[in-house]
Amino acid sequence: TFYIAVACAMAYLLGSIPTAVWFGKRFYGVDVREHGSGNAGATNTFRVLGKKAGAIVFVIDVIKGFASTMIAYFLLEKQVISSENFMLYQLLLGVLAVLGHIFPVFAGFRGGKGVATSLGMVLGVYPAVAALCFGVFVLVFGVSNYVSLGSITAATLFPLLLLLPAFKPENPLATVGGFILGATVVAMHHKNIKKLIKGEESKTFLFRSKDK
Ligand code: NKO
Repeated sequence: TFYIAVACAMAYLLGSIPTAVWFGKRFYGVDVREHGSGNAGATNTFRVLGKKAGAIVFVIDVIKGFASTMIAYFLLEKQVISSENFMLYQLLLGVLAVLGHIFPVFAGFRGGKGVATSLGMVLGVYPAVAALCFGVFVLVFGVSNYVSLGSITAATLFPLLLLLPAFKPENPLATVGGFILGATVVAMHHKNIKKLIKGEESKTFLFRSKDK
């Protein structure tokens, strides 16, 4: 129906807000995509513009994913979806926000890797799963100092958690969606994976000067 189409468009447009690009250009006069890893994400913003900028971009990118899943409440209220389908629509809207983040219409379709926005989306749909993924991210990043390795591990873990009885979604389509999301985030890291294998990936230190 009309409302579902509007909701989907809103989720994509919300995800499309290129936080890292706009924030860097507006406050630092820098397009972060021309520096560091070239990625329009929180990590590269941190790398290029510093702690404060990275943290702000991270928070806003998480909110984009979270807020997009909340649009499902509007559909529920308008009675265009039933409560049985609620979670599935949350997932659909969240994935659209992640796609918007990766392929932003407002930044020449060159966006980020979808990590922070996925985290926000998972927070909206499965908060406990989000907490576990985030915990594993912190652990892997803390030990390795590679943000990308933490992201890849968490994104791989996410769909596997949905196979556990504790988190198994009612609708198997949701599990399939989880695998597609996880695979997309991992695939967005193909350059990082190559560098990790070669030992050339840049390390990120939260409490020390800068990169490397
Ligand atoms: O510039 O290529 P780069 O080194 O910037 O960046 C690699 C990095 C890109 O991602 C980001 C976002 C950083 C967010 C850090 C905290 C995220 C913790 C998220 C774990 C949960 C993920 C769930 C995924 C479900 C599919 O990787």
